[in-house]
Amino acid sequence: MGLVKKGNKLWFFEDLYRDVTYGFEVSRVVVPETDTGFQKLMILESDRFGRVLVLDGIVQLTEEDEGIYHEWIAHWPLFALPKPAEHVLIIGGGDGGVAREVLRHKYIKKVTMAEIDKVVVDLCREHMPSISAGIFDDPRFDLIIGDGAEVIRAMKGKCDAVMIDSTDPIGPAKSLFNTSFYESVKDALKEDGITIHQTGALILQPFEAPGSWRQIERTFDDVRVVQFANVSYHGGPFSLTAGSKGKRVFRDADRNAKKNYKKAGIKTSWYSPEITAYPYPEFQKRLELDKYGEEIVMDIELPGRKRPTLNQVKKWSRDTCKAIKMLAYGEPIVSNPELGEGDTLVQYIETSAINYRRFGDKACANIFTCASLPVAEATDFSLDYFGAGSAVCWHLPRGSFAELKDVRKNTAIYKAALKTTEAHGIDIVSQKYRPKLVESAVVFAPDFRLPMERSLSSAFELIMDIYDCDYSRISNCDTVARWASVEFPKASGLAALGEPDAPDFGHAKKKTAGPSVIQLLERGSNISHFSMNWLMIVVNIVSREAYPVRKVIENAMRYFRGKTAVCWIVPRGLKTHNIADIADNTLIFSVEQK
Ligand code: AG3
Repeated sequence: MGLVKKGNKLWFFEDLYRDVTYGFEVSRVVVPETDTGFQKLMILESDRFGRVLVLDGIVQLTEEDEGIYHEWIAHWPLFALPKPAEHVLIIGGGDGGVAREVLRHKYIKKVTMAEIDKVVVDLCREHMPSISAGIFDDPRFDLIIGDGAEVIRAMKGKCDAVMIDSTDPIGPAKSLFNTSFYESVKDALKEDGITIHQTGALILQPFEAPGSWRQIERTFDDVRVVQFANVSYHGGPFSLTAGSKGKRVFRDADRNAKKNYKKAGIKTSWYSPEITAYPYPEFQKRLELDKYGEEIVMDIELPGRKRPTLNQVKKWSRDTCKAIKMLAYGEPIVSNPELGEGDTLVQYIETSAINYRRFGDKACANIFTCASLPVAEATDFSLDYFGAGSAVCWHLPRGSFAELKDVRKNTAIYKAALKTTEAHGIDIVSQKYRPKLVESAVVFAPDFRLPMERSLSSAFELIMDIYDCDYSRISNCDTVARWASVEFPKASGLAALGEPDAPDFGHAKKKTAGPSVIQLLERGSNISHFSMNWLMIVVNIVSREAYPVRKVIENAMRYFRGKTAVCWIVPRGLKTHNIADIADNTLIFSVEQK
């Protein structure tokens, strides 16, 4: 909306969200909207807020309350450091507010500010001089007009703190919100250094802080969320996400802050070490415990010569939803109404999908939720439903953003059986095994044999969690459908059956926002879910036919521009009962993009 006439008054309404906004009365347009070559800049004046800097329709600061943001982003990391900072790098921050606060620390020898947009610096200096408050005359201050993502590469190991005072991850700041940028920030830090980044309004921009949190968590040694609220950033709680190089930094941050603050004698209006103890602990805890999804994969031993019919399997899928307390989305999708040997049935559920196929006397089911999963209930229900004595189970954490060895540790392979004593409940009747950890080179070697090529099973499943994917590719139903129906069949040599089904029902939910896609295959199925929030995709491909696994993994990573993948190879439609042997043939490995 921007500037709007209301009667004989001029108002400004922020243009950040499609569906909510805030506004204020404007007493004077100080700098009318100017195209800087990077963004549109405007400086307004209001009786309530003083002068206001607006970039691309979004309020960046007001003279009245800028102190809140600038004090928190500058002092929180500086006081938390174990020893006084000497060199600070600011990325963005062209108005000078962050540099002003940093330069109040008397041990600081040098502040480098990399701002891409010279017009922001010049116009703020001219029209809002109180923000930069003379920093340009400070001999310790050094301004570089250039792209922060590039400037930072020349600063390896030089900085005690890197403060990223950017606009939102739309427009020119987009490149400051991805893992490769965070990697170069870590490289620029000295040991025990801290970075901090503005990561948006927690409620109104629900993907931003968690998204940066995930990336910083993976790149740095520790991560914290710092929260404050001001008036100009609409929507209540606002976040800064911080990363440390060194494991102890944040653990000691609270103690350091109190000590350093007292010693420094800097008077602050908004920052206080008394409220840094646990910055936003509940939000942090939620992120730590949160995982994207969880899956139980079962090869269920069907009794006698039982061959569940289509209707029976449909009912299984409906009732499974009830057992795991998930709503079904749409009707089940089947590859063949006969539902014969190896044919697939898939039922979307509100966060992902469950699916079924049968090989001989094994009913092979996958129950996957992008939420927590009541595993015992799911297993209990399926065994009971099919009247099965036992099942071989693979319990997998999905999208956990963890190290490969931790993902392996959290993957369990075991045999489950219905309790014989009571009507309900299951027992784990074998030892719990873990998948075999291998190098991707083992799986990619020309002499590698898939489980069914070694007569261990009728089919196999390739499961992939691919991280750090490209937002534009994974957020679009057409591009994911194209991958499943064109790219994947080309890479695998497997024949697609019918059209891909790529709904975006997950978009309604914050955590699972993103499309899903089912591509049935002549001899299997490819089911995947795409997370706009976590920039991650989860893929399950069941196939009776061998294909070049390397080509498929590399093709998917290339197409979605993923950086790392955790993959499992699981034998399906088991022909052996030896659980140790099954575990030994369930492989886990990671793949890095070259
Ligand atoms: N930079 C952060 C502005 C964030 C506005 N975004 C929002 N309200 N979601 C401000 C620059 C001040 N130096």
